[in-house]
Amino acid sequence: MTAGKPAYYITTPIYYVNDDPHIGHAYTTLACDVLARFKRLDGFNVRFLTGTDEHGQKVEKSAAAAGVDPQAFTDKVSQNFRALSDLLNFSNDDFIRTTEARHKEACRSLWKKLVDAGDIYLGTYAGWYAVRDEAFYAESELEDGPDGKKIAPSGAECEWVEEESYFFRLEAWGERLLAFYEANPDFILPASRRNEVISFVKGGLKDLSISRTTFNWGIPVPDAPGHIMYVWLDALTNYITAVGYPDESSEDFTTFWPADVHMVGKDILRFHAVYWPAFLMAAGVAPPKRVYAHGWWTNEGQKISKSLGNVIVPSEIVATYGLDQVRYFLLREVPFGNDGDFSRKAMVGRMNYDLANQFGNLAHRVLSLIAKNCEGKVPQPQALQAQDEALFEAVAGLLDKVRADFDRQQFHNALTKVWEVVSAANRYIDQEAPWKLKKSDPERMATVLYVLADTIRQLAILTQPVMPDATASMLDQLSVAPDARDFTALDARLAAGTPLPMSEPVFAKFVEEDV
Ligand code: ME8
Repeated sequence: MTAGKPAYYITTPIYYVNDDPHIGHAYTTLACDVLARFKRLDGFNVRFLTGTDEHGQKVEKSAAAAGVDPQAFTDKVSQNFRALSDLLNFSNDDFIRTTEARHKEACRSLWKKLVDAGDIYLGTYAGWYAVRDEAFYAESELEDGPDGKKIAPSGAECEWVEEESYFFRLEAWGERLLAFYEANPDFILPASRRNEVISFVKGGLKDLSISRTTFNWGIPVPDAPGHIMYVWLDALTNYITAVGYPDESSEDFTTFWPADVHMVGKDILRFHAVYWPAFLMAAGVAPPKRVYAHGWWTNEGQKISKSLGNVIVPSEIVATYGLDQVRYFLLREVPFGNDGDFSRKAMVGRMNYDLANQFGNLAHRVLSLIAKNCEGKVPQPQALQAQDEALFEAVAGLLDKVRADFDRQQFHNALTKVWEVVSAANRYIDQEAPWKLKKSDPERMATVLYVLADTIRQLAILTQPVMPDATASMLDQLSVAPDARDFTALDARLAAGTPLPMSEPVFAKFVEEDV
């Protein structure tokens, strides 16, 4: 089925297993899921990867705190992230764990390539390290915290580290990175983030410590006893492991690499947009095509943190509001790339107005009228009038617009445009008032209901990536065959006379007493 299809490879960050999955993880993977589903419907051979980042000091410490050895610890907690895919209906094709043999082999190979290229040397690291971020910081970046502690810009506490370490010659890659950004203006999106990265690189890069000797939980550096690979070098490599690296001539690798999009939160952009392309170029591997950095969620205006006790748990919001409602809200409410706030009021507003009132109610009204007045069959349309053609044209124009938005990860814009047509369809039904035509002009009634039913079919096809369950139900209610739901089917039309099942509302309304 994949022969001749263009390839599309999209990845999420791999998540640290020490944390329980929360809305932030759900958000990043959701954005990838929606894009993966869109591309599949649009005829691409998609590879969608997610997984867990299981090595390093932070995970080692969490395992020790739990009183279990790190392998047993990660075996257990990485399941929480697999479970997130089931809960949120994510369609990832693969789930990678950095403790897998395929990954260790890829990391060792990449390391050796960097050594052969002359980009790694042995030295001593003396400086600050934040275990929470698994990141090195320059003294100038830090602030003084209580008790003489040094605090990173992320808020993480730093410790002084002094040990023998291998270094990657990052400094030497500054100019080449700048040339790469220049030649690939869409490599980092959104544009504001791109500017930040460029000024960071222009400020001068320092060689990067890429091995540690003071803990064990990680991938040993080849031929260097006592050295463990820096967890970020290990973690970033997951993106190529999953497509067959080090076998660069494998079918997977030649098909899917370079990746089309690495989706990340703004907190980890530097690793993806500076270190990662430098490692890859040094190893003679093409950098990914794009790194998209999205914003962060707050909860009712407050920063989300365990200590504040305001973590948003995906299973709880799904239980409260419904899965597709949550999926829609997260991508519609906030311009993708900006920070966003999860508020109950906004969530209920979107769910009740956009989904239940506007889209759900439209479908239910039309299908109920057809059930009642057209013998429960797709009505037979007569000649179309200008307003019928106008609605069909509006919906037919959506795919190109929505595709352009998806290609730049502007999910909110795509949804806004779809909802303009949902609104147009609502205006049309109110103006044409098909319920009044039953006696006066049944043929016109049939035409109006036909135009609406087919418009709903197209709207449902287009919104499948965001709301797979609700739209599947809508398309079932329109008797659309499962193989007639991809974007090539948009131009087809419902066949008059097709029997339709009983209509049921697909979007429940949230009523306050429900809680
Ligand atoms: O950084 N709002 O893993 P991590 C939005 N293992 N997104 C959020 C968020 C919030 N409040 N909180 C977290 C790591 N995220 C590394 C990645 S990749 C080679 C290695 C999301 O478990 C966001 O995508 O700390 C962020 O980048 C990611 O979770 C960090 O996950």
